[in-house]
Amino acid sequence: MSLQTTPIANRLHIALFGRRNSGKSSLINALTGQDTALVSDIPGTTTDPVSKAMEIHGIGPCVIIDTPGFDDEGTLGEMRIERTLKAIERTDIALLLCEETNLQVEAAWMQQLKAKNIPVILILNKADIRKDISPFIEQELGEKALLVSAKEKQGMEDIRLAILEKLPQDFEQPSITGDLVSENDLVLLVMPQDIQAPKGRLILPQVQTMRELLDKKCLIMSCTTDKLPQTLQALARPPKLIITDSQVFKTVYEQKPAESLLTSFSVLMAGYKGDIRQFVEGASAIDRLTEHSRVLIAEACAHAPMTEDIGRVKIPRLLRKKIGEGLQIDMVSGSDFPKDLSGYDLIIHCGACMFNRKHVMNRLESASSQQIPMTNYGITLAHLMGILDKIVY
Ligand SMILES: Nc1nc2c(ncn2[C@@H]2O[C@H](COP(=O)(O)OP(=O)(O)OP(=O)(O)O)[C@@H](O)[C@H]2O)c(=O)[nH]1
Ligand SMILES: [Mg+2]
Repeated sequence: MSLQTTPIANRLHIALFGRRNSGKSSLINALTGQDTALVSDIPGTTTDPVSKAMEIHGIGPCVIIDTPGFDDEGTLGEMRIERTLKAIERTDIALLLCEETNLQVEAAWMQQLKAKNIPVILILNKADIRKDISPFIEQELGEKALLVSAKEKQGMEDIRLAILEKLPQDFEQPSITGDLVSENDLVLLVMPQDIQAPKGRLILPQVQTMRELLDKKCLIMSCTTDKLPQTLQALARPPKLIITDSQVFKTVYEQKPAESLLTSFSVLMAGYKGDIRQFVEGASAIDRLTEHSRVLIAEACAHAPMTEDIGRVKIPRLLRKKIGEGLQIDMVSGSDFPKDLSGYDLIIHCGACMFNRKHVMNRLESASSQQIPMTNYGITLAHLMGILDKIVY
């Protein structure tokens, strides 16, 4: 990822759904003006969701997701449909392509998308040759489709306007620091020295927080944990807010001036990416765990996560120390998140810096609808250290 671009997780996610051969890949190419996706007249050309980052005039940074056709067949076909279903979890707006007179599959998908509160834009691609099915769409799906042609690059502006019109109200990302601080407030960032970031870099939540504080015209000071006393001494007044890493909460809490509020990057990100109240509430389930309980730890990064030792080592160790060695802990990563959560007594999610808000909110919704408490790494660590009630969010 280039530092020049908006992180993927903060972009509006627009996904294309439709049968095989309906022209999804052609449309993504027409929309991006690039040959991003492979196009052919063989059904089932796209076998994996493909994301392409782009700017759309008036909308801003987006990600467009091409998906395998939802009418795929056979065992492999089912696996591909499964992938397409997973893409729904991160979709903010759906473009649903229709190209048949029989629209039962489309109707089922439309219903499924709407049930997840995803705005759906119906598209009759191939309008250059299949204008005739327009009345069937309106009749069977109850809405008019936009007539477009990826082949002739017609109707792209109509799609842009339709997206603008359906832009989710809550897409304006909530602020990371909310109303904790405002202009001229002094904010101290305390970074642990063993921070697991690539050499010469900071981790994304730190960069995003700093950027927001600068935009807010706050005064920012930062130091490593060992330099906290010297830093506080150097300041003419105590910081309004101290933001640190969950791993060193306790050390920082013990040294901080009484009037300084304390929070962590992961706690702030928990509110930015999900529902902080549900996470805090979920953490209380830790106290109800027994040796017979089952905990699911879910990590967003599928490969070599930076937080590896927090999710795979540190949290399991702390939990087993508190509850007992018998505690069963399962681990999933990437897009593997069980639909059926009923076997679990608690779900602990990572900070999800690689996921968009919609994705995290969908998982929270899935957990709450099955009445399974869900919390995240930062809140879990704060709870286990007994300082959850001493931090602000
Ligand atoms: N006439 C016409 N043909 C189109 C249009 N868009 C796509 N096609 C053709 O439809 C066929 C399928 O296009 P793709 O873009 O590969 O379709 P897809 O939905 O991605 O298909 P899968 O990846 O198999 O699910 C190709 O032969 C395209 O050239 C269009 O607007 N008009
Ligand atoms: Mg395709």
